[in-house]
Amino acid sequence: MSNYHIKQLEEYFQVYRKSVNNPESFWEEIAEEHFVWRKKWDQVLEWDFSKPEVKWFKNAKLNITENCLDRHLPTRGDKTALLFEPNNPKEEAQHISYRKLHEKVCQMANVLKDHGIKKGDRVCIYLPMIPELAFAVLACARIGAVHSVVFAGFSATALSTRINDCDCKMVITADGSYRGAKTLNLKSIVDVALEDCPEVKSVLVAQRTGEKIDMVEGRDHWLKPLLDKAYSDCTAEVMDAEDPLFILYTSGSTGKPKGMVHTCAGYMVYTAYTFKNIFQYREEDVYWCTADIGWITGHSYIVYGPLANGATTVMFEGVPSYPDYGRFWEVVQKHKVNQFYTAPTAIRALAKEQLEHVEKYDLSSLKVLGTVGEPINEEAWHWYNNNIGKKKSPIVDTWWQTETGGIMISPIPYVTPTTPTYATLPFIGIQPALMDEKSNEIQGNQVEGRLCIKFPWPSMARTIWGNHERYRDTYFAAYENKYFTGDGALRDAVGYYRITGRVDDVIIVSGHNLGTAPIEDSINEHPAVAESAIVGFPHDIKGNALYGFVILKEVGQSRDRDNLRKEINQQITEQIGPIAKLDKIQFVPGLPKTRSGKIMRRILRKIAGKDAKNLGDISTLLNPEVVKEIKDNAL
Ligand code: 7RM
Repeated sequence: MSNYHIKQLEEYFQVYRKSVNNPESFWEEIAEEHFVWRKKWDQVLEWDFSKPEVKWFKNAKLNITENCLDRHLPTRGDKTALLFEPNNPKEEAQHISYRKLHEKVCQMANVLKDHGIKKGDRVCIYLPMIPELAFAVLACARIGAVHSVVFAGFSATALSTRINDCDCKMVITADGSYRGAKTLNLKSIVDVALEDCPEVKSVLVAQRTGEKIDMVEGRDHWLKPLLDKAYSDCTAEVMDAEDPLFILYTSGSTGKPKGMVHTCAGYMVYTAYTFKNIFQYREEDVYWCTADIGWITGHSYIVYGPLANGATTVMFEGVPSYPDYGRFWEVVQKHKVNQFYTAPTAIRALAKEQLEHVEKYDLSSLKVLGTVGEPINEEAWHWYNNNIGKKKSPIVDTWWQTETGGIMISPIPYVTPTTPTYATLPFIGIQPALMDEKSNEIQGNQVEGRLCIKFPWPSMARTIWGNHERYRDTYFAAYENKYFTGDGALRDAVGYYRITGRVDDVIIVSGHNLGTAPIEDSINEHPAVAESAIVGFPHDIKGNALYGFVILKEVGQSRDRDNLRKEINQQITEQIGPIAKLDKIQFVPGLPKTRSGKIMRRILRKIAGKDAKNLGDISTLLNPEVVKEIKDNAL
């Protein structure tokens, strides 16, 4: 019996039990029946969380693009694979068939090869949401190069850090990008970044906005003429199951961003299987995930998961507010979207606007609504359910991480009864555990603790690029023999999970993970700043916004405070990106610290969140007197 497509709750429980009681035979069956392999595995799973080492489908050989493209050609050659919806609604959408996509990917792969890119080389992709981004990602996978997509909203400094961390040889970018009414000159950002990246030998430039840019002789090449003359067939590189497929950076609570490494076979199997079930995708459906491919959601659920299922996946270049707040719904109507997947921050932003923006459009095609990226508050959940789903489309609140590669806890629509704000049940094969303060697993229901996963799943990240020790310390050191997620969660009376949020120093702003450390580093580089600490505070639309507590140096004391605030945010914009700008900046004489010198963010969080009545015991602080001062002058 194939367990590939789950349609009933009883079936879910039965398949779940099977996946937990006998994970190897379960995943073997899924892998065998639904994918094409150049060679099958010798062993399904080998693992040891103490090292940590995880291998799925050991010694199997495959190429993920043969699964996403070639195998569909006989049956789905003319079916739309990629449906590109441009920023400007007046520009025509592009329906790129599986045959066309295969051709484009092969051409791009040949261009990469012509520029000396080989299996194992890292290629940085810094592109807006245009079809070339999907071509580039898949072209890398075609030849076994490791893609590192950097979200095109990141600054030059953030880009160069990521290029250098994994020694990228090539950057693929565009002249510029459209974001609503704005255009951004991407190439000039790349030019600045590359001043610090001596190893980058070539830059391929897609043309999008047509604005004037500088081309460096010998290094920079326009992509179009190269693609046009490239051969449209390219034999797929035979990859080992555990060869790296891509690196994707995520912020840590300390230090530089972590380059999470995902490998070929397990990632493919798990993203495809979750996509099929969690979106209940059927052959004629049009699926749309509004994320950017610069994030894991875009990798797994715009590109790989949908294409591995032969789906039609929408790729949207624009923003929800352009030309007006009805854009999402206009696109849903226009392309008769069946599954729609977005972030709570977007839902909250749209819920603030006039309902006419929604009511103008026919949303009757919708069957499944998804959310991801942060906890969805009850109000937003109901707005989404009432106004977008008209109470007929189940909401799948999907909890997962860059590190997990695929969705981990989520309802299966039309199968799992939903409850607002609950991600509900673990997906097939996922074994969550809640841990208490003493590192014991909490049994039973109606409990709350730190969320761990106690058994490997196929799409888990295998390491942090260049730093396996950090991988172990971050995820496998807190609890023996378990993967620690960094999130807190509760399990209710029926066993449903609700994610309560991060328990570390990562703050999620508008669905983007921001580490406090890099932002503080950036603030501290300002000549007038001595030290700083940032925390999140609740924000209606963004979920969390950033509040900075800044200690000025002597030289800063006499300066105009509003100007300083502007300069600090300018500096953050340049070094990290506008998403990391602070909403509030309070200048303070000191920061509450423990005796070992650790900033007590817990206290600052309460002050920033206007919840400072009960700060708990502050007597153990090094400097309890600053707390009152900070509290009295809070913004
Ligand atoms: C997919 C993605 C991961 C962090 C994660 C959580 C938070 C994500 C949900 C959620 C509550 C959800 N990857 N998170 N999904 N919290 N409910 N449905 O977002 O690496 O960028 O972020 O996001 O804290 O640890 S990510």
